[in-house]
Amino acid sequence: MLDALPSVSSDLSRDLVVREVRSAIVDVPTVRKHKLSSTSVTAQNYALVRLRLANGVEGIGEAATLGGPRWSEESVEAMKANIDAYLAPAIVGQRADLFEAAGVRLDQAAKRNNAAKAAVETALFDAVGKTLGLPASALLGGAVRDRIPVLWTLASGDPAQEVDEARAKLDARLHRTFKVKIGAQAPEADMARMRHLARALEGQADLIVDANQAWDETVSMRCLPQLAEMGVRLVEQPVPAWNLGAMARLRARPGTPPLLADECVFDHHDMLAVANAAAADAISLKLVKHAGLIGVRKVAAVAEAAGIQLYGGCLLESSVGAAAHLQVFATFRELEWGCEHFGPQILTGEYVTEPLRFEDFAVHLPTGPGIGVVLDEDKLRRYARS
Ligand code: MUC
Ligand code: MG
Repeated sequence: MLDALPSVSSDLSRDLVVREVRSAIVDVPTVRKHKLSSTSVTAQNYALVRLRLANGVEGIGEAATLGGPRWSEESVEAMKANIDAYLAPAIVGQRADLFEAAGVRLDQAAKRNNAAKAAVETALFDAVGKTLGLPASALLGGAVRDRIPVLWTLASGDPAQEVDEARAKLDARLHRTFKVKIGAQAPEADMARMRHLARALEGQADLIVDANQAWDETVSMRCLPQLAEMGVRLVEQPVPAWNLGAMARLRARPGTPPLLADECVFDHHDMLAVANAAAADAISLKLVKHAGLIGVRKVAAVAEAAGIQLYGGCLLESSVGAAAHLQVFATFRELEWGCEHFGPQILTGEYVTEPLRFEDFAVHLPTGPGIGVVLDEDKLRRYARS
């Protein structure tokens, strides 16, 4: 399948050969504890890929985790090991611009490992974009927007603190939609917390919630109509990822707010299953789930074909991972729910020269080539795990 690849000018084809792939683990503390149903984090961990082409250009990519291998099965330690031992050797010596061919090689080298593959594929797009002087969005269809509305997540678990935090974000014109992480405590306690937030922020902000699979169908039947009555606009992954049947049955009940699929969709086959089961109103798109920028587009295409709306998901990436997401989100004709790439704002520091710009309730697409951000070596040294 891969033996008749097209050629470009001999200079360019020499330039675009991948010479070296290195990986590192980066740990950046967060400004506060971020508590979700399965874990709580005080630092974000990233697998960083640095890929050098024959022309000397470096491309970068990042994969995030939430509290180790708890949100999904990959940890940064496993990602680094599998990148070094299996994924890097599969693409060194190959042309970086042949993204689909690289995807085939990565899939032959390792099953799943979607987050690790996403970091590697991002670095390919970054290196090729930086070589050609084009943003990665141009290699993905071209941007149709230069900024994306961005929400903030409330996840301290303390309702009074959460109201203060939301008001500060509103006053600074940074965020006016808030996603509340629920499921770490009893459903009744979360309902009381949500009532408090809905009352305090009424008329000023939109609320959505993410249960990260914490409830079962019975609890969901009881709580979803209450959330709808409070004005909650979207409920993300209320039940376990395997339970598409429950998602579909809940969705069919009067009084259920729109449902957002997250952990139940990793690849485009999963997306098709959700569409066939009529199990969601919207899909949260993430590089770590869909194995890269091309994977994000594939999942989005299946969703679009089924009339399922798009939501720009995150895993609290730094400006590196967030910029990569923005490059592909900017190419969708419709991105009905905006995005949640507030990650750069919850970190105590960053490791790029110019972090992403947040202004007027939107995050702005960086204008540089590739993914649009560049590593700051000094800052990277501060956060890199030795
Ligand atoms: C998730 O499950 O959506 C995204 C934002 C946030 O607070 O948690 C993540 C992961
Ligand atoms: Mg989620």
